[in-house]
Amino acid sequence: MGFLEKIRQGLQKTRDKVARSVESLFHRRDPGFYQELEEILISADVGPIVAKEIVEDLRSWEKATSPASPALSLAHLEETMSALFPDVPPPWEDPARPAPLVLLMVGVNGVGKTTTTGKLAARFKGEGKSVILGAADTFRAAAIEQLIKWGERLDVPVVHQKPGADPASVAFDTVKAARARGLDLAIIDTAGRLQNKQNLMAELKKIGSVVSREAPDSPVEILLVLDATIGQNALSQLDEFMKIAPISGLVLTKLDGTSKGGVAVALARRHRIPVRFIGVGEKADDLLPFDPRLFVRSILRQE
Ligand SMILES: Nc1nc2c(ncn2[C@@H]2O[C@H](COP(=O)(O)OP(=O)(O)O)[C@@H](O)[C@H]2O)c(=O)[nH]1
Ligand SMILES: [Mg+2]
Repeated sequence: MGFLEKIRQGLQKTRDKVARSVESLFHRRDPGFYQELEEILISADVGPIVAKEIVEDLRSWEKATSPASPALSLAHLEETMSALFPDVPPPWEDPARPAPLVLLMVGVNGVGKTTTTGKLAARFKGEGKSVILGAADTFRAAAIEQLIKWGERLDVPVVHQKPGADPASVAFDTVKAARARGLDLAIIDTAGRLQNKQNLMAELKKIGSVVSREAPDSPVEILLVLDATIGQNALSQLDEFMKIAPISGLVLTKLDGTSKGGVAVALARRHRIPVRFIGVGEKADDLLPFDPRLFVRSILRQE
């Protein structure tokens, strides 16, 4: 299956809700047009504030330019929505970046951190990069086991210690091993107990300082994993995590299981943090690099 096909299939539930209604709305062009457009966007969890912003932009653009066809208006809408995603190239695409690049996976329990860690290992390995994983969610034995299984399946080394071990110590070992072996990437899975914010903050801080001590040249990319099925509630998780750690990228998972895919727009707009990947299933290849244009086009158009 091609990349585009995979995106469309992964976003099918959101597409069902949005694409058909949007296209017919643009061609009907009835008096309630702007109101209806706003409602469609809200129904896909773009959120009321961002939906209004998008529709107001379209309204003033149409007023100023009097577009000759619905296709031009739709293209403008696509443009506006794509532009809401910040354009920051990912560090792993920069060949001059010092190795190892350290990715710290954060997010609450159950959002898909460990799965995404495994999927990322598969993706980078597939690109010919060398990867090591760190099982720094030492809170649950099952989480360590889960990551070890991914490592075995992908033939990627996994650094782990006993359940209950200091997560920063696991992170340290992981980065140390990555440096010693000259690997490209160290991806560290963490626990996400948001109930105890002070502890979590201290834990992530400690991991961060241990990593920068061991690998001073290695930039640490903190990827917040968010579950798309909770829709607008993902915004408050993002807000909370922003207070805890300097989040530099987002991963939106479980888009295959929800029609709330529009939340990606709201999330990116909120703090101008780039969405890096989307999860569209449970398998190793069900993680796609995020492309704002393709994403927006897929949810707005039936094609
Ligand atoms: N359908 C679907 N399920 C996913 C996706 N990502 C993760 N999951 C599932 O979500 C559940 C929790 O994932 P896990 O990685 O253990 O979450 P963690 O607690 O954040 O580490 C597992 O059953 C995963 O298979 C996705 O993109 N789509
Ligand atoms: Mg986990």
